[in-house]
Amino acid sequence: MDYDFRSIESKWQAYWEENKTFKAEEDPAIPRDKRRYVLDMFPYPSGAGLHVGHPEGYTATDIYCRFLRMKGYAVLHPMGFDSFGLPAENYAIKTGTHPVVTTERNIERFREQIKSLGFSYDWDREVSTHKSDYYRWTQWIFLKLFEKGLAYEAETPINWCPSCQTGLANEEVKEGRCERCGAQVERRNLRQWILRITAYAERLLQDIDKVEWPEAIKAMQRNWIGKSTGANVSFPLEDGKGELVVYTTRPDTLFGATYMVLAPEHPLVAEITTEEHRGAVEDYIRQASLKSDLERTELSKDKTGVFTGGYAINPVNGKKIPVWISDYILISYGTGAIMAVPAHDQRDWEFAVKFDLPIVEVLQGGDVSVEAYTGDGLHVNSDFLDGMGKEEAISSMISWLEDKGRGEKTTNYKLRDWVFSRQRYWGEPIPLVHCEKCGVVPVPEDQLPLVLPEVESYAPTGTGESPLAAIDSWVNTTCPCCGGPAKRETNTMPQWAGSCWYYLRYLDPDNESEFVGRDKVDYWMPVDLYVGGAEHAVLHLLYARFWHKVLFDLGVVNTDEPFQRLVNQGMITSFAYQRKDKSLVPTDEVEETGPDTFVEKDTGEPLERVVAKMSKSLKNVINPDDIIENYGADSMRMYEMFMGPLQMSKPWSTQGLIGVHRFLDRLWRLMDRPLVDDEPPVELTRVLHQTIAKVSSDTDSLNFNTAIAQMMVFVNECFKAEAAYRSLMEPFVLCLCPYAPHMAEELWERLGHKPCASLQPWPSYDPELVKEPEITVAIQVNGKVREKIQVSSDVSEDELRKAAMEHPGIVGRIEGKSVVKVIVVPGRLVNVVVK
Ligand code: ANZ
Ligand code: ZN
Repeated sequence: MDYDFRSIESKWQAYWEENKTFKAEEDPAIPRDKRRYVLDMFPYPSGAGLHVGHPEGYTATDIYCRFLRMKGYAVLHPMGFDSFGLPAENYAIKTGTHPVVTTERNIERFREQIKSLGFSYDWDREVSTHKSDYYRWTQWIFLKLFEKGLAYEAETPINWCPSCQTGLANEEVKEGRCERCGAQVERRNLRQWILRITAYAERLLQDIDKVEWPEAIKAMQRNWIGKSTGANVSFPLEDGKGELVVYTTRPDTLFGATYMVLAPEHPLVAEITTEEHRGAVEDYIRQASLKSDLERTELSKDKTGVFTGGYAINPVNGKKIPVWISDYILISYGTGAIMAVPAHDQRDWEFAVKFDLPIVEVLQGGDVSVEAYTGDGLHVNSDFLDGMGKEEAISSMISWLEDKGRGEKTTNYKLRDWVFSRQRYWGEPIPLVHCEKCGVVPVPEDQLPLVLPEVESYAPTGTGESPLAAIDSWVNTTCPCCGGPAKRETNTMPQWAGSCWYYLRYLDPDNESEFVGRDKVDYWMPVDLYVGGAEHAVLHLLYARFWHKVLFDLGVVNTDEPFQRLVNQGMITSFAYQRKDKSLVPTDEVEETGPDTFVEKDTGEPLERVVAKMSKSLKNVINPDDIIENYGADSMRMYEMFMGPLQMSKPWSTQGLIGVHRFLDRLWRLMDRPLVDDEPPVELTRVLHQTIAKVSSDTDSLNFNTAIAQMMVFVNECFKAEAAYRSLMEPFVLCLCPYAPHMAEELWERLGHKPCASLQPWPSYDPELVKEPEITVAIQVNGKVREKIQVSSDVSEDELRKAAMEHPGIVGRIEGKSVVKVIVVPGRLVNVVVK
């Protein structure tokens, strides 16, 4: 019988679906430590369908969940769709199709594709963030944020993508460009809804220590939050114009402050600037306003600035120092003003050199005529700090400042509040109403969901208002507070809103009275394992932590962190072929002329094989549908897990996939042999027990590739025997079940069992059989057997030599003689030759 994976796979997928084999239920009899919540990052249902990267993480969690269930755990493993977002809306603009139509069509396709891989999701819990019975609760959480003062309206300069025609959060700007479309981001003053994530900065930072996440992601979050400690120092302005407060991490360098710099937007600029300098200052401000923060800080190597004509007094030594403005000072950080210490800060040093400002060394160790010295050393030219090191001087100076009422210890964070409104259509409407009499009024909870209305045109207006603003009948409403005429908020929420809490809705997807029942939360939360790509390090993963903490403070969830353990799957890359000049050749124009040698078909030019991202233009995109159709879901699943460690990036190789497919085919043919109930040879029994042991521990630690390698060893060993032994194949099929569940179910049935293998207990092994058997090795001295020792049959030559030389009987015999050589015949004997 051939391995007919198509009919086998559809048969078992139908069986699991009909029988709801993987339904998760809250059984109070199952103790807390026997429950697991295993979560995948749900996909955005793009028009392109599933990518080979999706099944990588999904297969990993599926194997793990199936393993846990067989080990007797209650497992929650849901799937859904992150279905609000720009691509559907852009497609609607192009074609006039309502985004709900394309989105739901894409969801259908994604669901089918995901199901065709045989994942053990509890599909009764599926959620889609664009459905009103879901976003009703996203809106509800927004209202809670609003009530707690964590959502506020402000007109601030924000990142504006001219191509997407919407505002963006800082997290959505990558190297000055829109994360989504790559357009250069501009600054724009817009009325916005903003979430006060900064109120949680310290907890978001501290609690990173509580979770088991990859260090790289933890570091990225810490850096993004960017906690810095130092002091605010107040400098009196000349002529009694008040005072200028700066933030510095180095108050110890105060004696070296030779000038000050304000951000061009600083509110005191107009007042400090003298008439003589006003023209130049205003010109400079105008130019700076056109630049993005990135251009102002990282990119600009050449420092620019102008003198305001004003002076301040350095509070430690009474010296008069000039006040400048420059765009390398950001208004949004610290106090928007600095004291410049050119001897010990490189940016200040460059500025001072360019504008010929004094450089005063206050800390020894470098040569400040060449560059700023930022290391530690002993203070000089610093009065009461002289002779102190950096840390001591910092605290002395802070005490001095606090004593004199000239400053105080201060903490700053790089994290900015989250610009939360989007001027786009395909998102959750923000449930607020603007009333002339009452101001901003929340839509009452019992009126949620506030449904996204139909519009004629999805195109952004470009005026900074969403397309919703054009629907008068929707915009005009009555104030829930006074009943008078009012207008609805027309901005929508960003893509990230729905994914901030979806893992909670899975717990209780049909609840109509609460966003999630507390009993469900208590049963399952927190998420024990979360698997997905690393690209969400500071977006989704930071936003979700923030919302979760707010919900925790509201008392509606039981933990202050949502995701206890996080694993990032590596990227599945592809091979690409490169000419000498490093340009890449589309895969269909490449010919393989020998092992690992490639030429360009047309020209015969030799090509080098390199690893690259899959891309349409290189024609190296692998479509999961084709793979499943031609080799089966089990082959696809096993191959993606066999490619290498889950966390590593690895190139796709269809040859490798075929290898895995052959392995499954071989197993199938093994099971075609006469099935016997005889006692199998002891060596095979050992291999079985070693396999169960290895697959158990490797699956538990997510080392799927090495588990599969061991299963291959098992099948190869069994293939050498004439028959298939029932006592070997039954437990092995159960070991295989999490990995290649369709084949395992089919084989289980062929072994004479009723379905289904997926619900069988995980096979156990005998530790005695896992150990290699002991053998007897003779130890000779000059060819005469003197001792015998028992060692494991897989003992290495070195270990054997050592064991022989340390044997007391041998030590006694060779004492005082010199060892000429030691001959080791592995598994048999050791001969010590002495003189
Ligand atoms: C004097 C000084 C001397 C500084 C020295 C550094 C070294 P972090 O660590 O990132 O928090 N700074 C303060 N506000 C700024 C702003 N709005 N725009 C640009 N730069 C600003 O950096 C804090 C340091 O960055 C502060 O300490 C200040 O320069 C500068 F040897 O003050 B420092
Ligand atoms: Zn009102």
